[in-house]
Amino acid sequence: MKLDNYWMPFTDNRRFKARPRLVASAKDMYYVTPEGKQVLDGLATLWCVNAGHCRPRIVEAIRAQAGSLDFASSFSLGHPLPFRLAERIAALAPRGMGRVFFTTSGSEAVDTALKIAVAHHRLRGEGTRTRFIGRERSYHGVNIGGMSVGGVSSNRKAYAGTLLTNVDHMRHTHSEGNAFSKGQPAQGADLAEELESRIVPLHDASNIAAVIVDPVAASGGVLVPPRGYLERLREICTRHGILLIFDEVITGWGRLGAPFAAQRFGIAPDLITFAKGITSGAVPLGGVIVSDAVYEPFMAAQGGGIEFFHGYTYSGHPLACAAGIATLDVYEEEKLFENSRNLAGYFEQGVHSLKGLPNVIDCRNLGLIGAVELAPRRGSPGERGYEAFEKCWDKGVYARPVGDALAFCPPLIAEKKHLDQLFGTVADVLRTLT
Ligand code: PXG
Repeated sequence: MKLDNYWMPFTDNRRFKARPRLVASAKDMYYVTPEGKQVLDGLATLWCVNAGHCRPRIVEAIRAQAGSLDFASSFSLGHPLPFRLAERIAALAPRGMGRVFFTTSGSEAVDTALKIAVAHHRLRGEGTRTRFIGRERSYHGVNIGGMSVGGVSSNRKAYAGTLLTNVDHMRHTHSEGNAFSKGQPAQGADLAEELESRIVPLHDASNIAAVIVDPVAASGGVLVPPRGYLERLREICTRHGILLIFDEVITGWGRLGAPFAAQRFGIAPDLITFAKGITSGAVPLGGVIVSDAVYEPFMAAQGGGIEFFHGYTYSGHPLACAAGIATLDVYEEEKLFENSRNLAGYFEQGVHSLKGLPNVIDCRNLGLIGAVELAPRRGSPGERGYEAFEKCWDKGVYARPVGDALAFCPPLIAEKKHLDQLFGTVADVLRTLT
């Protein structure tokens, strides 16, 4: 097989093609390589395979749907599946968040949420609210809006001239003083005050549409919000009429033991973006859950006509919706959100069992998301993390390098024995890594 033609996303193509790592199939918690080796999926692949791989119910739903209605548009035409899925999602969403707009990916969900926020304010006669507030080290996908509000510098550097200019960033919540915190760190809630003390006065609230954060910044390095921080953000946004968007592309669908992080933290955002786990990764699907209050001005607009000039050809795609409904069935029948909640303590022990091993400078966790951070090698940041990833793979465990951290995010069907394998292997690798 020639490897030249496929330009791989977010990959060191030259390094990969010199030493490819391929998978041939997958089942439940494991990949199988072309050589027949089993590899434990310690990251739900890309933080998405929450129900595990190739679950029969999901596979069958996709198969049946492809044979009966392969595609139908949602543009002034309809088919039952997105309505049914939206109803199911609304039932899981925080109270008062009953409207669902579908996209194909998390990046599209983020850009959609930003547009909903601006359009909402305009419909209410507050058309000056056009600015967005993001946060350093938060990841909101790769489209222009999401990249602009995002705070991962490597993803922004090459596109500096194309970034939106109506965006400010709050500081990230990571601090060395919080190293080895179990769950939410104690220090740092005051970082939210920056919104109140610096950013709002700088621009005036009447010009700010929305604040967007990922409740746990996952691909930015697994940064767990300090206790009280998200609550403060909510209070400040409410006081100034600014919409709060939770980007739950990773934290949604049981990852933190509740359907959404919003419920886990007991905070009501105005919009929630989702993707990934809604189909357990089996078919691309994303979307935005919108509060009834944000939705209402769209339906109250005078004059009739299209209320929101936005949508994707594949918004509400039948295969994606069929996969989504089946995935929610699996979550419900197998009580996977509960399993996530019940397993979180054991997972925490596993993450923190890595403390004290060579080069380990931090262990972090919340729900079934965790990371071990390694000291960077002098002059080559990221290299030690990448090598740890490669060595884990060779030993049959997949965990993802994020700089010099290794991130963990197992499917919610995980059992203790899988976590033992995950953290046992990582520990073995860290003991031998220079
Ligand atoms: N928001 C968040 C919080 C995400 O994690 C997106 C938006 C964008 O979703 P799509 O479906 O457009 O990729 C994500 C995606 C990594 C990694 O390195 C993480 C993501 C994507 C690619 C790589 O961990 N998360």
